[in-house]
Amino acid sequence: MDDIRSDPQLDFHRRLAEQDLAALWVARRGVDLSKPRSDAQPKAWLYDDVRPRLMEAGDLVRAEDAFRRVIVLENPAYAGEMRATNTLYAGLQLVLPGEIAPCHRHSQTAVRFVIEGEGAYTSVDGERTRLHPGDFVVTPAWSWHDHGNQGNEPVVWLDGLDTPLVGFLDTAFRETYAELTHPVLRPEDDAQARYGANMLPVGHVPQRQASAVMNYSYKSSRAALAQLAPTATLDPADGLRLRYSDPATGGWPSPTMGGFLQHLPRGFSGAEARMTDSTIYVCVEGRGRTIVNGTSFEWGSHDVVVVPGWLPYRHEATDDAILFSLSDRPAQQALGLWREDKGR
Ligand code: 1HN
Repeated sequence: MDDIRSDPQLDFHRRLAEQDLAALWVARRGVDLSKPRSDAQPKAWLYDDVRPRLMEAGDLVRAEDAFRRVIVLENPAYAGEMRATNTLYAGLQLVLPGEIAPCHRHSQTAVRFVIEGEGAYTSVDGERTRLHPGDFVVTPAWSWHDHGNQGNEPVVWLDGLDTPLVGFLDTAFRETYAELTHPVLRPEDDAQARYGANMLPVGHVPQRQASAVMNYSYKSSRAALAQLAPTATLDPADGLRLRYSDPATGGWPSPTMGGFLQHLPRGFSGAEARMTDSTIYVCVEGRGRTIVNGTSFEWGSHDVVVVPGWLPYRHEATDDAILFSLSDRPAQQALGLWREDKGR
């Protein structure tokens, strides 16, 4: 047999590498290029397991010192990389009574889904909104934001950010505000009145690529699902699933991340589907399981499940269930890349 070191092709590839060149026919050999294959793993976190760690963090660090006091949900495939999926960051943030999470802004967009506790607010560019469990809140890219807890119980929410995506594009910028909090410039929930009542100021022209509405209250989203549920035609895979929309455009609440709220009736046994967007689910009410690529993840209230893009999933609900979810679908759709396969 020939000595492999004298293989003329091997020598060729070595010389290519020395010139920062590579042969495509070798790099692509044996790779299935017919469909995407995410490195991300399906994964679930039970709130009962994570909450004690979050409360420990509450004893260990002050919000002012921690930048943000967040326990990050890291996909095991990306240990140390602050990624829940290939494109999305997720973490559970704790703000204790009396605390302030200092004001800053960054080019990443954040969305929040409130898990527990009353009495906190978040501020976006000088407008505050009070947070209640189940509220979906958008912090647009490059908007000044701080959070505070003026109540008397711990407040926890899930942060979703597009940090991996923004990092991949080398577009990450951030700035710290000179003061701890942004001055209050408008009455609380001003945006809700202006844009969130199925009306718009006459002549309104969207000022930024983000929702005019800041806080999508659980009260109203939950009421919509409850009203529709008895007569709705269910999607075989996703039950009754609504998306949060920007009332001024009908589009997504942010250019990179979308939010959804869905109802799965008790006994629902969903058809298998797959979608190219990677999705982070949070159970809000009820119980059930999601089977992702053959692995079953049981969930109850506040548990989190990650479904990477293009892996087959199906949902089952053992009780009437409400699931919140966020995904990178807006970014994929803007680029003409999003697909779904519902086997029909
Ligand atoms: C951030 O600004 C917040 O403002 C939370 O609450 C989590 C994770 C990475 C980068 C910025 C916040 C964050 C973050």
